[in-house]
Amino acid sequence: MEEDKLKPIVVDTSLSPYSKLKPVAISSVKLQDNFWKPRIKILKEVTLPTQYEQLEKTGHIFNFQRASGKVKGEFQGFFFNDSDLYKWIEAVSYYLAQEYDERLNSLLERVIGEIESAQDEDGYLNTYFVFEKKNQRWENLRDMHELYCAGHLIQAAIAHYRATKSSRLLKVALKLADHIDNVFGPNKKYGAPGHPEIEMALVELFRLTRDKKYLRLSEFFIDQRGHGLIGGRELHIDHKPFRELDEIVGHAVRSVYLNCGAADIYMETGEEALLKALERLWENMTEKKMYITGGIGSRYEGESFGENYELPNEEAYCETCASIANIMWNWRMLLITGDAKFSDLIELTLYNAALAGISLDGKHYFYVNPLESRKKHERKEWYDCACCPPNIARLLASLPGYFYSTSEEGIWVHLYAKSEAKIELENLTVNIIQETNYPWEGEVLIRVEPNEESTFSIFLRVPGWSKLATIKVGDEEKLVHETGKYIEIRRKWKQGDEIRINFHVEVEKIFSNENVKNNLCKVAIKRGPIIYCIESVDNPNLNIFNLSLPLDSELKTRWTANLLNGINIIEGEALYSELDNTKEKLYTSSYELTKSLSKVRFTAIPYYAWANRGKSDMLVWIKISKMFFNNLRSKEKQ
Ligand code: FUB
Ligand code: ZN
Repeated sequence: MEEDKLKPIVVDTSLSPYSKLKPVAISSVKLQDNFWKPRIKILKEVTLPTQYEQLEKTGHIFNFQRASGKVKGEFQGFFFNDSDLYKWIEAVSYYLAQEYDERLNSLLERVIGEIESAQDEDGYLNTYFVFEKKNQRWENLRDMHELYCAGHLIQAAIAHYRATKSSRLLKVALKLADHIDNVFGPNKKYGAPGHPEIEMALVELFRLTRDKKYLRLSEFFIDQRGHGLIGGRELHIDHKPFRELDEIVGHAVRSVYLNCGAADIYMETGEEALLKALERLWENMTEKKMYITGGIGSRYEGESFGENYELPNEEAYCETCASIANIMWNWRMLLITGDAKFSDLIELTLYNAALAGISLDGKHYFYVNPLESRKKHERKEWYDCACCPPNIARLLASLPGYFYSTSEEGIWVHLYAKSEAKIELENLTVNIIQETNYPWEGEVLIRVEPNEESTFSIFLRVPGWSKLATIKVGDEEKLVHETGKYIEIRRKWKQGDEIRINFHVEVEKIFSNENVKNNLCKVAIKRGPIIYCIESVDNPNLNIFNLSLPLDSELKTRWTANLLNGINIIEGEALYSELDNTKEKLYTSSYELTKSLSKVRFTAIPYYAWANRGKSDMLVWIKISKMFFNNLRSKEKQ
């Protein structure tokens, strides 16, 4: 581990032989926009400190003090609580990579001290399995999350080391990883974690240390699945060997974390069977099991994927952690392939399913993210099972690291936001400055500033949602018809060069595959990467479930600076039925229905911003009107 080469990177594929793309460090990209930058500020000022208070209050830190014998009492909370603290450490580390903060750093040092003291001589570390429970260690791999917690510790320690160059926590993680390597493996203990997570952590540990035993151990855990060692259930993705999987099933977070691990192994070994399985799972998920927001996991039961096309709206589970896992998996698929279908999905999930997981004030969280609500859902300050809050914190803290990659040919631009980046290519430093009001508007100006004139490529992601795009460099303008791709611009770049991009941001009406029963005869509204919803608070005199949208309704966008931290709202006209669904009879004639209808104006807001003004009704999928405006006989309402 050469310290001077350390960079804050989440997935360091710099030396991975089977990854097309190489990372750009979190610290190399400075966000200056009005969308993400204020959120990162809130992350530092509100989210990370209040999460620490919650971790204190709910006994997460106490558990470590108890394990080291400093305090007495009962273990607090869920048996996998250690992982929440580890995710918080990872989040703080990524934040420190963006900007040093003394207060956060001293909190980190303090908790790292507690973790160090709780570790056993032999390297074992899990605060649940201490004292009378010591003899149960590694006994129940299916349920008890010891390997899951270890994975989170390893990830936190790597992040901390890369961000701060302090190896304090890394020493603890290495000692635990070595202990696990002593316990598990061929001719040692066989088994797989019921909750995958450690697989990707071990590959990252290999990347950091170059010690192959961690990579082998990760492969070992993947190979163990599907042989009934942990019960053979779909829920744990143990029903088939990984390489034979063809349908995404089971607990959504577990399933997708497992895919992250398999993708990481592929990037190091190039084993085709792993990639083929990952491609099959991705196709199945995106074509049959994913919400329009990028959210995954339809069922409360087992927090799991459902059958193909089983995508209920009000009962959607869509755990915030599952959305984050989806981004993590797609990031790895993108690194492997350079295919924009993966970065398109990262963007979709980021702006919608994942971002809905945290409130605008930065201290309330959704665990489940429904696409429809009847005043039932509200973000909470914390959860007994607190996996989601620190997970969204670590995603947001590492966000600058998702904007760019490099390859032998040049620089890849994945995400757009006003920002400045300093990107190292071989023997060359290139500053990339983005001027844009993305995601609200589609114009992006990119200034390319190499430290010396040089030929290289810039690959621009042209999002699939943009029907058409124009890209202008100097006097040359290119019209891009086939979108959802990277467009390569190869030339000799010099200081002062600019790329002017125009993505086509328009309001779109989106329809669902007919097999999704819950969305039959319904339509959703999307603008650029943002999915919209109708919330009752913006439509005070209406029962939003009685709205129906004629397909010829014109939808207009209006920038509203003083609403929900500044958003584009979408306004339009819909039909409104005065029938009271709770009282009316079961069936209504078209005559009665038409008589009850009037034309009303409605407002839609970005889905990520819903439920920030108290409990409300909300829906993403709106009924399609059975009639068009020009058939309407009744009076206008507003
Ligand atoms: O089991 C640990 C975490 O808690 C999972 O990742 C979440 O889905 C929740 O069950
Ligand atoms: Zn969660």
